[in-house]
Amino acid sequence: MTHTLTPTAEPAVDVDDVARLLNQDGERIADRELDPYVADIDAEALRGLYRDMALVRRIDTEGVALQRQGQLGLWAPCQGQEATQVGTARAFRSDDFVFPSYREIGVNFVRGAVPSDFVLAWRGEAHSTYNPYDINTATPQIIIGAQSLHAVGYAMGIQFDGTDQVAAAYFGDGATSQGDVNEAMVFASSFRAPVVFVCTNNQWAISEPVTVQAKFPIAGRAPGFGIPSLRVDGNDVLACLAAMRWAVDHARRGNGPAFIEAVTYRMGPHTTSDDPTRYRDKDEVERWRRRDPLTRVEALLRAQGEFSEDFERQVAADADRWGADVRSACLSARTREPIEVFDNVYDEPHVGLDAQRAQFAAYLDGFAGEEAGR
Ligand SMILES: Cc1ncc(C[n+]2csc(CCOP(=O)(O)OP(=O)(O)O)c2C)c(N)n1
Ligand SMILES: [Mg+2]
Repeated sequence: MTHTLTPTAEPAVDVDDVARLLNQDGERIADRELDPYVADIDAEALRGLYRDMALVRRIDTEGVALQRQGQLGLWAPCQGQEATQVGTARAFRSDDFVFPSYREIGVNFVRGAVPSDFVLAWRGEAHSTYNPYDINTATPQIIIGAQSLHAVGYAMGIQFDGTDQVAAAYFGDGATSQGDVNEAMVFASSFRAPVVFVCTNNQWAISEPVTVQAKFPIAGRAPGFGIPSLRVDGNDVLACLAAMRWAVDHARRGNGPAFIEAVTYRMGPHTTSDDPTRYRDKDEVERWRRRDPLTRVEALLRAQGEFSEDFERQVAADADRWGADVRSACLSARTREPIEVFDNVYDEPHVGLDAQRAQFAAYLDGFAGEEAGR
């Protein structure tokens, strides 16, 4: 290592400097290290991955539409990131424990979320939607990077329990600038915790391009913490699955944490509240549209004669059913009474809570006449 204070020239971070098993045209590329991890993926398994991604895209489209129609307060779209989410999540065992961010619709889908799980919180009808222990997945985190600490804590708990489960944290490129993520990596490395960090580098943190926050590939930071890492094409579902199987296997064998950077692109807005045309270039979006994660799997399956009309029809029908179920779960949601906000905060009642509840009830009573007078 050289010891110098001379700043190095700014290197360009190349989005194509990634491990890849499928190119943009859906051609299979051999990779000595990753191939063994997907040796079992035959045409049927590949169709399964395609179907997962198609259903996730449909759930996402429905979420955006519901928000535009005033039925949801907010939605954080995942279009473009389906391969990263489905590919990595398919590497877990059901008893592993996953800590997602707000955008991991595809991860939650793979973990077993049901239609209402995608909408109730965004509609403001539930503090959180699924019970984390039903699908071994924490409720989506909105505090940037915080879930990385939770995942490491959970992984250290696994060590105390002496089981071979693995924990995982999903966060974005922007989150890697947060102290939490870096502190989590220090603890994970020091305690050899069985945790996998998945950084979805979708090129943007709201309106901040990744180039402002990372002058060097993000995966290159992990080895500095003593954590091995892989940088993969996040629009290549096979590469994501293979890399994640490597990472999960590494952690499960007691070798400590691993880090995956999935290089992908957020095709839509950050959330339904922003307008990305104000801060990014149309050509950039079009360049990434040509790297669509679904079309390259479709191209591979077609080239193998494994993408039949029947299959296409079935996926479209399943996707429409999921879309309709998400919509009806949203529209039929029960609007809660405001006083219910106290119900699930503490396990048992106590005098302080009773006093607050009484005060709030009296406040609500103050509006009693208004409803009738309207
Ligand atoms: C601690 C914290 N700071 C700021 C915010 C506001 N915020 C919400 S999303 C976001 C950008 C996150 O970007 P990235 O980590 O790349 O994830 P992406 O949204 O691209 O999936 C910010 C700054 C927040 N939610 N939490
Ligand atoms: Mg981002």
